[in-house]
Amino acid sequence: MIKFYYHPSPNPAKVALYLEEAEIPYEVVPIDTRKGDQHSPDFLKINPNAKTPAMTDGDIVLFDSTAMLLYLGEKTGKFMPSDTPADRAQLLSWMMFVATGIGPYTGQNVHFKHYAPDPKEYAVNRYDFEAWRHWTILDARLADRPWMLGDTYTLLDMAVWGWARAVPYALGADAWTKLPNVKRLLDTVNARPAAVRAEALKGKYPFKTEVDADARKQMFPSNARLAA
Ligand SMILES: N[C@@H](CCC(=O)N[C@@H](CS)C(=O)NCC(=O)O)C(=O)O
Repeated sequence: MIKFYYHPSPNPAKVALYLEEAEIPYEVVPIDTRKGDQHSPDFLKINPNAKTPAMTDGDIVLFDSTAMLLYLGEKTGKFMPSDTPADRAQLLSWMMFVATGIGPYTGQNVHFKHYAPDPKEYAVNRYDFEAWRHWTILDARLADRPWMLGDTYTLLDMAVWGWARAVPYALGADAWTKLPNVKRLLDTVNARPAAVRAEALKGKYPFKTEVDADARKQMFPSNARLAA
């Protein structure tokens, strides 16, 4: 059975949604990143990058949410676009846009806005600008089609959903007024039973919620260089 190394944060959430949508049996291995589980030797054998999510499928080992979604899509054939070069090109282009743009800029915007010490005006301005730029491109993409690749709900929409949940925290409480099409996608996916099950996973394990000094030490190891 698939072992799914999970924390209730945006990148693992995408994969949890896929596993639920595709009705794939899996066992959750909770990785509490605020307690430092991502740095344990056992987990590093699965993901040397010390981040969630990761997965084993028998002898097969995978890390990175984008790799995991594509692996599962290819394995099951579910929630994939039609297998034409044109559709595959669009799938890969937008998957990489989410993986290298939406995720990192939104995540770093959260970091600089909510966790970084002052002075941080330059960093907040850069990451907020870039996060908004990426989400605005994505909103425009969704203006004239229900889903990212057209009429069919695919694993790409699940990748978007993982980060769309974090938009108000990252961009501000009024962000949805400027991103109505992303909000529509979020609401439509949230109403699906698989999304309700994926969201409920976090309540099943006692994950630490405080971002106290120890959590910062585990999640932001770069801070140690400032203290040295
Ligand atoms: N590119 C990776 C990024 C993984 C990532 O940044 N995961 C975050 C949760 S969304 C994490 O585990 N953070 C804990 C840490 O950085 O210590 C992916 O898509 O899976």
